[in-house]
Amino acid sequence: MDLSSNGVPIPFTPELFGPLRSSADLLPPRDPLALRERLHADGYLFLPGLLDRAEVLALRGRYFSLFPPGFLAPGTAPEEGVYSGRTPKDVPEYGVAGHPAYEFVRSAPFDRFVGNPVLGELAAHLLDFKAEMLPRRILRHFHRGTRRASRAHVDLDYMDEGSPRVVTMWTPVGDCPPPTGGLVYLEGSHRLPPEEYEPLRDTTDRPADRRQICHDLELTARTLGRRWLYADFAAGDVMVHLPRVIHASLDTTTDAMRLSVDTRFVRSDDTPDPRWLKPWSADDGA
Ligand SMILES: O=C(O)CCC(=O)C(=O)O
Repeated sequence: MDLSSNGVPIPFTPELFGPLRSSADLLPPRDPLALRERLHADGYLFLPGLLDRAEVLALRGRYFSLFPPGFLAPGTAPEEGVYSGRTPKDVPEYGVAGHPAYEFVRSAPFDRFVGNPVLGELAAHLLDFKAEMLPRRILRHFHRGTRRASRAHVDLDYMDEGSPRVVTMWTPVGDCPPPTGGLVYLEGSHRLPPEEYEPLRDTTDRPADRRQICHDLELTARTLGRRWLYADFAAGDVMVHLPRVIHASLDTTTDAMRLSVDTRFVRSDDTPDPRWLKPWSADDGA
């Protein structure tokens, strides 16, 4: 498997990669304490098949059907989300007003999808309190050829003006094995003191932004002596993670595009970071 992140290759070896632990044994959530313990032990919960696959694929189809002709490969259905290799000129810059992703995160079908009570109830179990979803919910869409992905980071560096008691849910909207741009988690990294990864921030392809840790995933793994944990995500799976776990994503190199949603929950009695209280737009700077 040829993998890279932001154009920097990373060899798919047992030294650098390992499997995410599935928490399917804890579903449906009957024992909130066991779920919380697993989340805090691993820094994440991998919940295969938590959502209805057909519903997830229907959302995928709705989103990709918003693009003009020529964007999807001829003879394919929007639900498949297969890139033609060409983005029509009239598609605005990703995620800003006028782009389908901008409209989509403000639409009723998207609201219904992220408002699924299964997710809200899970968040309440994990926070051990009534949970509220933050209104800034991000739709991430990558296609092959861009060599763009999420750099290694912790969520807390993007939400440090509010309560750190946050849980993030990452939902692939379609099948998402590593070459489609899967998310990867640095093993046990929620326990690392930030000083340990601070020096990595000097190796970056975005020197003006100190929030991300590093764009070079091999260097990150070797420096911190940990593997990247991955899975062959399928539509219906959900990842949950803590705000201090280091994670990143891989470049999309398949014809099938990478589409995902991330949502964040806080306890209803906590004060959230104010930058997360309005709908997401790719140019909102948050
Ligand atoms: O989808 C991605 O590439 C990044 C997602 C992420 O960082 C998150 O959900 O916290």
